[in-house]
Amino acid sequence: MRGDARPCDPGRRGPDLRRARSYGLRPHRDRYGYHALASGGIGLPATALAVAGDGSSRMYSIQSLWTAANHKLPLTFVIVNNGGSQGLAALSTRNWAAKRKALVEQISKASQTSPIDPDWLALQVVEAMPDNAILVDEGLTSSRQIIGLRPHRDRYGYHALASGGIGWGLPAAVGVSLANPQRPVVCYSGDGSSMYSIQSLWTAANHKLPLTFVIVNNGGYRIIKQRLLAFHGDDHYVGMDFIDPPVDFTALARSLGLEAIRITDPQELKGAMKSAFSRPGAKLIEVVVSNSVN
Ligand SMILES: Cc1ncc(C[n+]2csc(CCOP(=O)(O)OP(=O)(O)O)c2C)c(N)n1
Ligand SMILES: [Mg+2]
Repeated sequence: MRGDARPCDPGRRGPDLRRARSYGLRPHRDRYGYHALASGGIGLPATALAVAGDGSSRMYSIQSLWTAANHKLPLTFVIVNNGGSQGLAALSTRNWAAKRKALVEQISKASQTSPIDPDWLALQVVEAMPDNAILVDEGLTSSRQIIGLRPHRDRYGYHALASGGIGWGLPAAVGVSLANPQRPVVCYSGDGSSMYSIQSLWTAANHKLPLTFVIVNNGGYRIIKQRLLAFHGDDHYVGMDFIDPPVDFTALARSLGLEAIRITDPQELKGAMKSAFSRPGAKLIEVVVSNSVN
Protein backbone atom coordinates (compact mmCIF):
# COMPACT_ATOMS: atom_id res chain seq x y z
CA MET A 1 0.00 0.00 0.00
CA ARG A 2 2.75 2.42 0.87
CA GLY A 3 4.20 2.27 -2.60
CA ASP A 4 1.02 3.61 -4.15
CA ALA A 5 0.55 7.30 -4.70
CA ARG A 6 -2.64 8.07 -2.78
CA PRO A 7 -3.74 11.67 -2.82
CA CYS A 8 -4.85 12.94 0.53
CA ASP A 9 -6.37 16.35 0.42
CA PRO A 10 -6.97 17.72 3.87
CA GLY A 11 -7.68 21.30 2.90
CA ARG A 12 -11.08 22.89 3.13
CA ARG A 13 -10.73 26.17 1.33
CA GLY A 14 -8.40 26.27 -1.68
CA PRO A 15 -7.64 22.54 -1.49
CA ASP A 16 -11.32 21.67 -1.35
CA LEU A 17 -11.79 23.34 -4.66
CA ARG A 18 -9.05 21.27 -6.10
CA ARG A 19 -10.45 18.20 -4.48
CA ALA A 20 -13.82 18.86 -6.03
CA ARG A 21 -12.19 19.03 -9.39
CA SER A 22 -9.99 16.00 -8.74
CA TYR A 23 -13.06 13.79 -8.32
CA GLY A 24 -13.40 13.89 -12.05
CA LEU A 25 -9.75 13.10 -12.71
CA ARG A 26 -8.74 10.16 -10.56
CA PRO A 27 -10.64 6.88 -10.58
CA HIS A 28 -11.33 5.32 -7.18
CA ARG A 29 -9.57 1.97 -7.66
CA ASP A 30 -10.05 0.66 -4.13
CA ARG A 31 -11.50 1.70 -0.82
CA TYR A 32 -8.16 2.80 0.63
CA GLY A 33 -6.98 4.70 -2.42
CA TYR A 34 -8.36 8.12 -1.54
CA HIS A 35 -8.64 9.98 1.73
CA ALA A 36 -10.02 13.44 2.14
CA LEU A 37 -11.31 15.70 4.80
CA ALA A 38 -14.89 14.87 5.71
CA SER A 39 -15.56 17.86 7.93
CA GLY A 40 -13.84 21.20 8.07
CA GLY A 41 -10.75 20.82 10.25
CA ILE A 42 -7.55 21.24 8.33
CA GLY A 43 -4.01 19.91 8.79
CA LEU A 44 -1.86 17.26 7.10
CA PRO A 45 -2.17 13.61 7.97
CA ALA A 46 0.75 11.48 6.83
CA THR A 47 -0.16 9.24 3.94
CA ALA A 48 1.46 8.33 0.70
CA LEU A 49 0.72 11.44 -1.31
CA ALA A 50 -0.63 14.46 0.51
CA VAL A 51 -1.95 17.44 -1.39
CA ALA A 52 -2.49 20.52 0.72
CA GLY A 53 -2.95 24.24 0.43
CA ASP A 54 0.08 26.33 1.23
CA GLY A 55 -1.10 28.47 4.09
CA SER A 56 -4.36 27.29 5.49
CA SER A 57 -3.66 23.56 5.63
CA ARG A 58 0.06 22.90 5.64
CA MET A 59 0.93 25.11 8.58
CA TYR A 60 -1.48 23.41 10.95
CA SER A 61 0.57 20.21 11.14
CA ILE A 62 3.87 21.01 9.49
CA GLN A 63 5.56 18.70 11.97
CA SER A 64 4.11 15.83 9.94
CA LEU A 65 7.02 16.40 7.57
CA TRP A 66 9.46 15.48 10.33
CA THR A 67 7.45 12.35 11.20
CA ALA A 68 7.46 11.28 7.57
CA ALA A 69 11.22 11.82 7.36
CA ASN A 70 11.81 10.07 10.66
CA HIS A 71 9.93 6.99 9.50
CA LYS A 72 11.48 7.23 6.05
CA LEU A 73 8.02 6.90 4.58
CA PRO A 74 7.54 6.61 0.81
CA LEU A 75 5.45 9.72 1.04
CA THR A 76 5.40 12.78 -1.16
CA PHE A 77 3.83 16.01 0.06
CA VAL A 78 2.55 18.22 -2.72
CA ILE A 79 2.11 21.71 -1.32
CA VAL A 80 -0.03 23.83 -3.57
CA ASN A 81 1.42 27.29 -3.28
CA ASN A 82 -1.11 29.81 -4.44
CA GLY A 83 0.22 32.45 -2.09
CA GLY A 84 -1.84 33.57 0.88
CA SER A 85 -2.07 37.09 -0.45
CA GLN A 86 -3.50 35.86 -3.74
CA GLY A 87 -6.18 34.04 -1.83
CA LEU A 88 -7.06 37.21 0.01
CA ALA A 89 -6.91 39.22 -3.18
CA ALA A 90 -9.43 36.87 -4.73
CA LEU A 91 -11.79 37.63 -1.87
CA SER A 92 -11.42 41.37 -2.15
CA THR A 93 -14.38 41.78 -4.46
CA ARG A 94 -16.78 39.84 -2.26
CA ASN A 95 -15.63 40.25 1.32
CA TRP A 96 -17.45 42.25 4.00
CA ALA A 97 -15.78 45.53 3.05
CA ALA A 98 -16.72 45.11 -0.61
CA LYS A 99 -20.30 44.29 0.30
CA ARG A 100 -20.41 47.27 2.62
CA LYS A 101 -19.24 49.55 -0.16
CA ALA A 102 -22.03 48.36 -2.44
CA LEU A 103 -24.55 48.70 0.37
CA VAL A 104 -23.44 52.26 1.13
CA GLU A 105 -23.81 53.16 -2.55
CA GLN A 106 -27.30 51.70 -2.61
CA ILE A 107 -28.40 53.39 0.62
CA SER A 108 -26.89 56.72 -0.39
CA LYS A 109 -29.42 56.99 -3.20
CA ALA A 110 -31.89 57.92 -0.47
CA SER A 111 -29.67 60.61 1.02
CA GLN A 112 -32.10 63.39 0.12
CA THR A 113 -35.32 61.46 0.64
CA SER A 114 -37.87 63.08 2.91
CA PRO A 115 -39.28 61.80 5.20
CA ILE A 116 -35.93 60.30 6.13
CA ASP A 117 -35.22 56.81 4.83
CA PRO A 118 -34.45 54.54 7.85
CA ASP A 119 -31.51 52.87 6.10
CA TRP A 120 -30.00 56.29 5.45
CA LEU A 121 -30.43 57.07 9.13
CA ALA A 122 -28.67 53.83 10.10
CA LEU A 123 -25.76 54.70 7.83
CA GLN A 124 -25.46 58.17 9.36
CA VAL A 125 -25.47 56.75 12.89
CA VAL A 126 -22.73 54.27 12.01
CA GLU A 127 -20.60 56.85 10.24
CA ALA A 128 -20.93 59.37 13.05
CA MET A 129 -19.96 56.93 15.79
CA PRO A 130 -16.40 57.13 17.12
CA ASP A 131 -14.49 53.87 16.71
CA ASN A 132 -14.53 53.18 20.43
CA ALA A 133 -18.27 53.77 20.83
CA ILE A 134 -20.63 50.94 21.74
CA LEU A 135 -23.86 50.35 19.87
CA VAL A 136 -26.92 48.94 21.63
CA ASP A 137 -29.29 48.02 18.85
CA GLU A 138 -33.04 47.65 19.12
CA GLY A 139 -33.79 49.45 15.91
CA LEU A 140 -35.95 46.66 14.50
CA THR A 141 -36.81 47.51 10.88
CA SER A 142 -34.61 50.61 10.96
CA SER A 143 -31.49 48.65 11.84
CA ARG A 144 -31.86 45.91 9.26
CA GLN A 145 -28.63 47.03 7.55
CA ILE A 146 -26.56 47.79 10.66
CA ILE A 147 -24.64 44.50 10.63
CA GLY A 148 -23.58 45.15 7.07
CA LEU A 149 -22.51 48.71 7.83
CA ARG A 150 -20.64 48.66 11.12
CA PRO A 151 -17.47 46.63 11.60
CA HIS A 152 -17.20 44.64 14.81
CA ARG A 153 -14.05 46.11 16.28
CA ASP A 154 -14.17 44.40 19.67
CA ARG A 155 -16.29 41.97 21.61
CA TYR A 156 -18.09 44.64 23.64
CA GLY A 157 -18.78 47.04 20.80
CA TYR A 158 -22.17 45.75 19.75
CA HIS A 159 -25.17 44.50 21.71
CA ALA A 160 -28.48 43.47 20.21
CA LEU A 161 -31.58 41.60 21.07
CA ALA A 162 -30.96 37.85 21.04
CA SER A 163 -34.56 36.69 21.23
CA GLY A 164 -37.75 38.50 20.37
CA GLY A 165 -38.87 40.32 23.48
CA ILE A 166 -38.66 44.04 22.86
CA GLY A 167 -38.22 46.78 25.46
CA TRP A 168 -34.74 45.65 26.35
CA GLY A 169 -32.75 48.27 24.48
CA LEU A 170 -33.04 51.40 26.60
CA PRO A 171 -32.39 49.82 30.00
CA ALA A 172 -29.69 47.60 28.48
CA ALA A 173 -27.94 50.70 27.17
CA VAL A 174 -27.92 52.15 30.67
CA GLY A 175 -26.30 48.96 31.96
CA VAL A 176 -23.80 48.85 29.12
CA SER A 177 -22.85 52.44 29.77
CA LEU A 178 -22.40 51.85 33.49
CA ALA A 179 -20.18 48.87 32.68
CA ASN A 180 -18.09 50.83 30.16
CA PRO A 181 -17.76 54.32 31.62
CA GLN A 182 -14.88 55.27 29.32
CA ARG A 183 -16.77 54.58 26.12
CA PRO A 184 -19.58 56.55 24.51
CA VAL A 185 -22.71 54.45 24.08
CA VAL A 186 -25.35 54.83 21.40
CA CYS A 187 -28.76 53.27 21.90
CA TYR A 188 -30.55 52.91 18.58
CA SER A 189 -34.18 52.08 19.22
CA GLY A 190 -37.51 51.84 17.48
CA ASP A 191 -40.11 54.20 18.88
CA GLY A 192 -42.42 51.36 19.88
CA SER A 193 -39.65 49.43 21.63
CA SER A 194 -38.49 52.53 23.47
CA MET A 195 -41.87 52.97 25.17
CA TYR A 196 -41.55 49.74 27.14
CA SER A 197 -38.95 51.15 29.55
CA ILE A 198 -38.86 54.83 28.69
CA GLN A 199 -38.01 55.69 32.32
CA SER A 200 -34.48 54.48 31.53
CA LEU A 201 -33.94 57.96 30.13
CA TRP A 202 -34.20 59.42 33.60
CA THR A 203 -31.68 56.91 34.95
CA ALA A 204 -29.23 57.86 32.21
CA ALA A 205 -29.67 61.55 33.02
CA ASN A 206 -29.42 60.90 36.73
CA HIS A 207 -26.08 59.09 36.31
CA LYS A 208 -24.88 61.63 33.71
CA LEU A 209 -23.95 58.79 31.40
CA PRO A 210 -22.19 59.43 28.07
CA LEU A 211 -25.14 57.83 26.35
CA THR A 212 -27.11 58.98 23.32
CA PHE A 213 -30.52 57.54 22.58
CA VAL A 214 -31.47 57.65 18.91
CA ILE A 215 -35.21 57.04 18.74
CA VAL A 216 -36.51 56.17 15.29
CA ASN A 217 -39.96 57.67 15.09
CA ASN A 218 -42.00 55.99 12.38
CA GLY A 219 -45.18 56.38 14.38
CA GLY A 220 -45.89 52.70 14.80
CA TYR A 221 -45.01 49.05 14.87
CA ARG A 222 -43.70 48.81 11.33
CA ILE A 223 -42.38 45.29 11.66
CA ILE A 224 -45.77 43.96 12.76
CA LYS A 225 -47.42 45.69 9.83
CA GLN A 226 -44.83 44.26 7.44
CA ARG A 227 -45.44 40.74 8.64
CA LEU A 228 -49.21 41.05 8.60
CA LEU A 229 -48.96 42.13 5.01
CA ALA A 230 -46.35 39.55 4.01
CA PHE A 231 -47.88 36.54 5.75
CA HIS A 232 -51.59 37.32 5.43
CA GLY A 233 -51.84 39.86 2.63
CA ASP A 234 -53.69 42.05 5.14
CA ASP A 235 -53.07 45.79 5.28
CA HIS A 236 -55.71 46.49 7.91
CA TYR A 237 -53.37 47.54 10.70
CA VAL A 238 -55.24 47.52 14.00
CA GLY A 239 -53.49 48.96 17.05
CA MET A 240 -50.15 49.34 15.29
CA ASP A 241 -49.99 53.11 15.01
CA PHE A 242 -49.36 55.63 17.72
CA ILE A 243 -50.12 58.83 15.93
CA ASP A 244 -53.31 59.84 17.75
CA PRO A 245 -51.94 61.40 19.77
CA PRO A 246 -48.35 61.27 18.50
CA VAL A 247 -45.60 60.69 21.05
CA ASP A 248 -43.35 63.72 21.42
CA PHE A 249 -40.09 61.98 22.30
CA THR A 250 -38.12 65.20 22.41
CA ALA A 251 -40.44 66.72 24.98
CA LEU A 252 -40.59 63.45 26.86
CA ALA A 253 -36.80 63.26 27.07
CA ARG A 254 -36.50 66.86 28.20
CA SER A 255 -39.04 66.22 30.92
CA LEU A 256 -36.78 63.43 32.17
CA GLY A 257 -33.71 65.64 32.21
CA LEU A 258 -32.03 64.93 28.89
CA GLU A 259 -30.82 67.27 26.19
CA ALA A 260 -32.99 66.44 23.18
CA ILE A 261 -33.55 67.37 19.55
CA ARG A 262 -35.86 66.22 16.75
CA ILE A 263 -34.48 65.79 13.25
CA THR A 264 -36.49 65.65 10.05
CA ASP A 265 -33.85 66.74 7.51
CA PRO A 266 -31.74 63.85 6.18
CA GLN A 267 -28.75 66.11 5.72
CA GLU A 268 -28.71 67.23 9.35
CA LEU A 269 -28.31 63.74 10.72
CA LYS A 270 -24.58 63.19 10.68
CA GLY A 271 -23.65 66.55 12.16
CA ALA A 272 -26.16 66.21 14.98
CA MET A 273 -25.03 62.67 15.73
CA LYS A 274 -21.33 63.51 15.71
CA SER A 275 -21.92 66.38 18.08
CA ALA A 276 -24.00 64.25 20.46
CA PHE A 277 -21.66 61.25 20.40
CA SER A 278 -18.62 63.33 21.26
CA ARG A 279 -20.05 65.23 24.24
CA PRO A 280 -20.59 63.99 27.79
CA GLY A 281 -24.01 63.51 29.29
CA ALA A 282 -27.22 61.78 28.31
CA LYS A 283 -28.94 62.95 25.15
CA LEU A 284 -31.81 61.93 22.94
CA ILE A 285 -32.13 62.42 19.21
CA GLU A 286 -35.58 61.77 17.84
CA VAL A 287 -35.49 61.09 14.11
CA VAL A 288 -38.72 61.24 12.18
CA VAL A 289 -38.55 58.66 9.39
CA SER A 290 -40.86 57.37 6.73
CA ASN A 291 -43.83 55.40 8.07
CA SER A 292 -44.32 53.46 4.88
CA VAL A 293 -44.75 49.76 5.49
CA ASN A 294 -42.54 48.55 2.63
C1 LIG B 1 -42.37 42.28 25.02
C2 LIG B 1 -42.86 42.25 23.61
N1 LIG B 1 -44.06 42.79 23.31
C3 LIG B 1 -44.51 42.79 22.05
C4 LIG B 1 -43.75 42.21 21.06
C5 LIG B 1 -44.25 42.19 19.63
N2 LIG B 1 -43.49 43.13 18.82
C6 LIG B 1 -42.40 42.74 18.12
S1 LIG B 1 -41.75 43.98 17.25
C7 LIG B 1 -42.92 45.08 17.81
C8 LIG B 1 -42.96 46.48 17.33
C9 LIG B 1 -41.66 47.19 17.34
O1 LIG B 1 -41.90 48.51 16.96
P1 LIG B 1 -40.75 49.56 16.85
O2 LIG B 1 -39.80 49.41 17.98
O3 LIG B 1 -41.38 50.89 16.67
O4 LIG B 1 -39.96 49.12 15.55
P2 LIG B 1 -40.42 49.18 14.03
O5 LIG B 1 -41.15 47.91 13.79
O6 LIG B 1 -41.33 50.36 13.86
O7 LIG B 1 -39.18 49.28 13.25
C10 LIG B 1 -43.80 44.45 18.66
C11 LIG B 1 -44.96 45.12 19.33
C12 LIG B 1 -42.51 41.65 21.42
N3 LIG B 1 -41.71 41.09 20.49
N4 LIG B 1 -42.08 41.68 22.68
MG1 LIG C 1 -41.71 52.08 15.07
